[in-house]
Amino acid sequence: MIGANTLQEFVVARQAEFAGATGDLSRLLTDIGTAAKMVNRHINRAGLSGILGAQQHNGKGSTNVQGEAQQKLDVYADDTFTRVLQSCLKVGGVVSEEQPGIIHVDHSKRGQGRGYGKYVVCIDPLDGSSNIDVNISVGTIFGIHKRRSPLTEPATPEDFLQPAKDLVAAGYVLYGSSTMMVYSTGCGVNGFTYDPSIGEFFLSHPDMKFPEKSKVYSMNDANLDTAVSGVRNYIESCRHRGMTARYTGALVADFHRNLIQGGIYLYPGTDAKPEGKLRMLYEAQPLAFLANQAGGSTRCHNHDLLHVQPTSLHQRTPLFTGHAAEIEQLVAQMHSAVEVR
Ligand code: AFP
Repeated sequence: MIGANTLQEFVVARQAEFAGATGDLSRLLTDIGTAAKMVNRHINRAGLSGILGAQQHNGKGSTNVQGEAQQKLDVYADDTFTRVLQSCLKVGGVVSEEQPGIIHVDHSKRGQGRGYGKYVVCIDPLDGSSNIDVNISVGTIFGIHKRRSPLTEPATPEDFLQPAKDLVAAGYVLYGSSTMMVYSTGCGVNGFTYDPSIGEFFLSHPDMKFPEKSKVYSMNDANLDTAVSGVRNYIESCRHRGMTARYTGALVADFHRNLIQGGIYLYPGTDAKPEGKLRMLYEAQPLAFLANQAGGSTRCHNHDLLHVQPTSLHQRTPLFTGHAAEIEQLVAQMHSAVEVR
């Protein structure tokens, strides 16, 4: 891997390790890196360029498909990522948190080649957007599946509704004290830090793994009293073991800290919201894929999330993800809580 320092060099060098690789996935990953640079530039200037605050539509605050308030930067990030993805010849369809249905990409209509690309992308263009106005980290999360339907036809929901174990690649961008892109194609997890003076992502965190010892638990404490059985006891056990709490309200930032420092992220189902808050296709699945590659594991309800068959594009799911040993302790608490009931 000598000399494979930039994101593009690394992606291409890794591609050579797969017999029969065509370079299509490499092209798609580098295009995602390009869109991330554009969004990063906008986020860094947010306080100066009048793009803080809520998106307005007909004099009212605008909402996305989930009924959640949209920030101006949510809309900018969605436009940027979906535009870049639609111009990538390898993409046949996109599902974004910000848009209700599948965005079909027909390259023949643009005189750019034949029909529809072979990959579909699920994306949360700006995760944690309520952090923007208070200058705290936000992120982008993406998952890439190979299509199952014929490439002569538009992508179908089934192309997107595949288990996380079948992702061909997944990753995130963290816009924090520095900007990082972290991704996996199923051969480990690698992190790249953006150097704005050069305009490139450079390999800074090769072969990322959860540390053996978990220091941190990340959960919205306001949900503790109504969380599914077992979570409360598990959090008690974390406290007794000297773990500490950290929660930013941006899944990417919390997951990234736990991956580097050791920890577990919990967004359980609650009495009011049995399915929790997080979205299966563009939040939970990509992070489950990364966690698995980094020595972690991921649960939703009582299942290994990697194997769960999703049923709808914007479905929500409880999410527990972190070092595999920590997840085992949580599962044990959940099982014993069920027995006591
Ligand atoms: P937004 O993008 O709407 O801010 O949602 C972020 C998020 O989906 C995820 O990144 C956080 O972990 C989670 O919501 C925080 O939700 P709570 O505010 O309910 O803890």
